[in-house]
Amino acid sequence: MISEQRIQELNHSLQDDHQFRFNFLAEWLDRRGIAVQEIIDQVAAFQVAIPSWALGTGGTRFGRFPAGGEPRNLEEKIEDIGLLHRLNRSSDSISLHIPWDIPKDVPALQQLLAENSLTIDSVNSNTFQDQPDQPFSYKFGSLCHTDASVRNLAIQHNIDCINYGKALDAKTLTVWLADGSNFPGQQHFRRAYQRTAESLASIYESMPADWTMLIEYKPYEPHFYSMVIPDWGTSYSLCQYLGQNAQVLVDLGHHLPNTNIEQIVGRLLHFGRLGGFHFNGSMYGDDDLTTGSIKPYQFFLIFNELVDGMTDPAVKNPSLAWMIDASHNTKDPLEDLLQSVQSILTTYTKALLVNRVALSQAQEGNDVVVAEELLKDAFQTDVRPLVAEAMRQSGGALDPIAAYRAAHIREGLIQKRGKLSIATGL
Ligand code: LRH
Ligand code: MN
Repeated sequence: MISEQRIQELNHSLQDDHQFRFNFLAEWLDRRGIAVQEIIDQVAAFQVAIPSWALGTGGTRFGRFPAGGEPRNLEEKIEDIGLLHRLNRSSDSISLHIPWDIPKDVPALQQLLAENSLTIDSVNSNTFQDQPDQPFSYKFGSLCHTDASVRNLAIQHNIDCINYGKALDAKTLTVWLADGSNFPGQQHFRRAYQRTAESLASIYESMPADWTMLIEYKPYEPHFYSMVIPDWGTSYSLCQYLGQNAQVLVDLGHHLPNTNIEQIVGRLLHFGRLGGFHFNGSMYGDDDLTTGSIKPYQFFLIFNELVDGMTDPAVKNPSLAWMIDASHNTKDPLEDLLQSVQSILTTYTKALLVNRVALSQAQEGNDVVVAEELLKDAFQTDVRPLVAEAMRQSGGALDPIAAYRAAHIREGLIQKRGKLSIATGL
């Protein structure tokens, strides 16, 4: 794959330009009283979980164009994520999806995870597909189903996911339900909600006390008239119904056009029920594109709300789960994930640069222009040298994507795994 030494060699060839750009930025920030090394330490500590279901080429109903060299099992997926983490030192955990990634040889997996400095951050259940030997179908729903046998099957699946997670020291169950309807009259909205709430309560009761349940909402797809959990309010109400260890998961692609996502983030922080994110980019729907690739300013405004809440002692919100959820139809999956992590860290860094004292003064004084200019100033600051320095100080690559290309990683994977190897996932 790529050695530490190779990464240092590649860094050496980039060092002069990096030092020039970094010194300029650091001096500029220092003149403004910003503690540069503190920012670098915060960026270096920011770790993003990589989805086990997004290491192959994704597709749509219209087609799928495999990249070659895709991981054929969980072990090879751990190797690929280990490579990403070696390059950017910012991807130290994996989100698992069950049954796509059922852990078989747990001791061997724990060994492989340790060798790659990785952990499992969460397990995702899947009651949106029927498995070959399944006694009942999820066609008309899972936790909301009118038939208790189907609900119990889905409840048991989630409990199985918790047990797989416990074996690998995970502490989070992510529940996204495809449950919904395609036509008016098809589903009784209130009964479907109540059955879902009671089913989730059965799962919640079997969760260890130190576990978290993340409830992910989505306005449409695969159903196109209604979803049982379509929006943050429904997810929030279910979290209140279940208990303190249930929080709302915000997938950036799960919002109708022109939704003010940053306000939703601010609201959930205020309620102390923001559990985490599925980061991705989208133009229209759940496009699962590269994070920050389509609406970088909105992504910045989301991180501005996050940093504002995370630095306000009045906000009592649990630590957040930072996860990517993407699908790669035309990019090399590993390059796409490297780009997403770069975009997440760059946007987080810009949000750390916002002068929050001056912003509060402008907001309290209703100085609209100064308030906006303070945000735009941070957003328009090129912080890439600072992110690169954080990765360098953590033993990673100054430019992970250039290093990935220079080391011909994809070619090596195709040689080892073949052009037609297909990864489980979306
Ligand atoms: C649903 C979703 C959910 C996952 C799936 C892979 O659209 O965002 O988080 O289970 O994608
Ligand atoms: Mn998601």
